[in-house]
Amino acid sequence: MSKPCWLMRQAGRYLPEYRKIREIAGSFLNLCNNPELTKTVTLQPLNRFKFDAAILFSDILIICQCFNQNLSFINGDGPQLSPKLSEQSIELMSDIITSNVFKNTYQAIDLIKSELPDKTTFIGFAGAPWTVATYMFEGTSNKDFLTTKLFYLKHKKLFSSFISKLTRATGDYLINQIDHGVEVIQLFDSWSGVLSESDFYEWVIIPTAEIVTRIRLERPGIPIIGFPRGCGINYKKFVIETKVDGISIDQFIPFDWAIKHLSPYCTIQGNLDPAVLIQGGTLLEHEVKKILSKSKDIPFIFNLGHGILPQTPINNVIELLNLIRN
Ligand code: 1CP
Repeated sequence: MSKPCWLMRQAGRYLPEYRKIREIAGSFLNLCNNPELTKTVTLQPLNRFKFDAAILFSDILIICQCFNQNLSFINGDGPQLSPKLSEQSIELMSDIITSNVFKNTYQAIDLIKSELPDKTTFIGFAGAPWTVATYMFEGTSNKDFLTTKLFYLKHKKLFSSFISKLTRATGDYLINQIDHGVEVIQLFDSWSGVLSESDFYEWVIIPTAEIVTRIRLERPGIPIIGFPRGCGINYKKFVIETKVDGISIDQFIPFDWAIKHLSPYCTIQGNLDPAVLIQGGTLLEHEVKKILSKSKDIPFIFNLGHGILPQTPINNVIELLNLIRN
C-alpha cells in the first residue's frame, strides 16, 4: 500500500479555483467566516488530487478574537492584530473564555463532514499557544519576536498565566472541532524554533503536553500531530514529552535522524522541501523516491516540510502523487 499523502496549505493560492472563491469572498476572513465557501475551498484540493486527507480551511489566528483582539489580513502584509497584548490587558482578562467566534467554523465542519468520502481523513487544527501568543504580542508577522521575548523575560508569571488561558481555550476549540466531526488534530507551532532549550520546554512542550493529555482524556482515540517547526534536535524531547501520535518534520531535519530519533515514538510526516515541489522534474523524482525508500519500513505520512507555496505548478502536485502511488 502506498503512503498516505496530504499537503499543508493544500487549499490555497496555487489553485485557480481557490483564487476565484477568494475573490468572490472579498477577503480571507470573509472566506473563513462563510461556512458554505469554507466547505468549497476545503474540498477543492480533494476534488482535483484525491489527497488522503482534508484539512479544515481556517487560520490559527481566528482564536485571537476570543481574547478581544481585532484581526485583519492586509494583502501582502500578513496579519494585523490590535490592540497588542499588554500587562494591563492580560491582568484584566477573564479566566473563562466563552465566545461565538467559532460558530461559523463549526458549521463549516458539519457541512464538510457531510460531503467528505468515508475514506478521506478529516484533519482539524489549531495554532499551539506559543506561536499564537507571538502574533498577539507582536501584533503582526514580526520575525524577531522581541516584544514577546522581552515580555516573558520581564513578566514571567503573567506570561505564564496568559499561556495557560490560551492552552485552555485551544483545548476547548479542538474538542469542539472533534465533536463536530474532525478525526485527527494538527497543532501548528511555526515559531517554536526561536526559543532556547529551557524556553522551548516551558512555552512549547508544557502547553502542548497539556493539550494532548486533555484530548486523550476527554476525547480518546483522536490522533494528534505536533508540528514544532524549526526546533532542530528539540524535536526528540518534544515527541517524548508531549506523547503526540504524529510528528510533522520540516525540511531542515535530516530524514535519517528523524527515523532514528523520532520514529520509535510516533508516526513521522513531512520533510519534502516546498521549493523542490516548485522545481519539479528529475529533482522532485529523486527527492520523493529517497523519502519513500527511507520510510518504507516505518509509519509515514507524505507531506511537505512547510506549506505549499503559491508558485507551485499544479502538474508538479499531480507528478508527486503519481510518484507516491505508482
Ligand atoms: O488567501 C490568502 O491570501 C490568505 C493566505 C492564507 C491561507 C490560505 C492565510 C493567511 N492562512 C491560510 C490558511 C491556513 N493557515 C490554513 C488552512 C488549512 C491548510 O490548507 O493548510 C492553516 C492550517 C493555516 C495555519 C497558519 N496560519 C499558520 C501555521 C502554519 C504555517 O504556515 O506556518 C500560521 C503561522 C498562520 C498565520 C498566517 N495566516 C495567513 C498569513 C499571511 C499568516 C502569517 C504567516 C507569517 O507570519 O509568515
